[in-house]
Amino acid sequence: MLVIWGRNNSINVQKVLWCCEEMAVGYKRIDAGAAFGVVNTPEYRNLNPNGLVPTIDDDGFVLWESNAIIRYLAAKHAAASLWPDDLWIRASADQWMDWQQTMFWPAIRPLFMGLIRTAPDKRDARAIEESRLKTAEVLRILDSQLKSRGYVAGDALTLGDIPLGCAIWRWMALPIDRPELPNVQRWFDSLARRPAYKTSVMLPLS
Ligand SMILES: N[C@@H](CCC(=O)N[C@@H](CS)C(=O)NCC(=O)O)C(=O)O
Repeated sequence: MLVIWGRNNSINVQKVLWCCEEMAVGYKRIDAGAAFGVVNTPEYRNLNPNGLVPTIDDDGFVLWESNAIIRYLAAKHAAASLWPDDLWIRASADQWMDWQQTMFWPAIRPLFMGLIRTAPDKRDARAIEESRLKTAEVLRILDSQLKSRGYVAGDALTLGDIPLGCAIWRWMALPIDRPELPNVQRWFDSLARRPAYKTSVMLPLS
């Protein structure tokens, strides 16, 4: 049985949950992180010395780092679809997974943390606005990529869409001004029609 540790409002946990739901892989989820604690117990640190979520245990195989986890799960359960054999499509999906972590998330994180996880009287309005502008700038790159394809790595959903799809939900759901990005909007609308995305990712921001 696959066990997933992590609260379901975490972007990195949602990547794993959405991936499992797409592949209809059964799992047991244990709340951990933030208000749930657990991550600082010696037992959890034995599994994941970073004290972060998610962590999985798949019949005795322990793994952390959300992108590594979904690569592993897709290779095990959905080799030809979410993680295609075609080397160029796979590498492109991989590129966008890294881009979510190194460009998109650093851009949007201050905005998300500021508006959702910080009390109004403690917010840094300037950092929030800078982050809103930076995110819009970065997302133009994604919009351009999606101009000629339905999903980031081609015409079908791959792992490349999963980290991005979790992050874009936050951008769409935040109470902010957004520039028009028609290709991002079309791609988001197609994700929003997927039952697995709806149940795993489109949760109220908290
Ligand atoms: N690079 C790691 C980052 C993991 C991470 O930062 N997780 C956050 C939640 S999104 C966390 O554990 N925060 C502390 C907590 O929830 O207690 C991954 O992708 O899995």
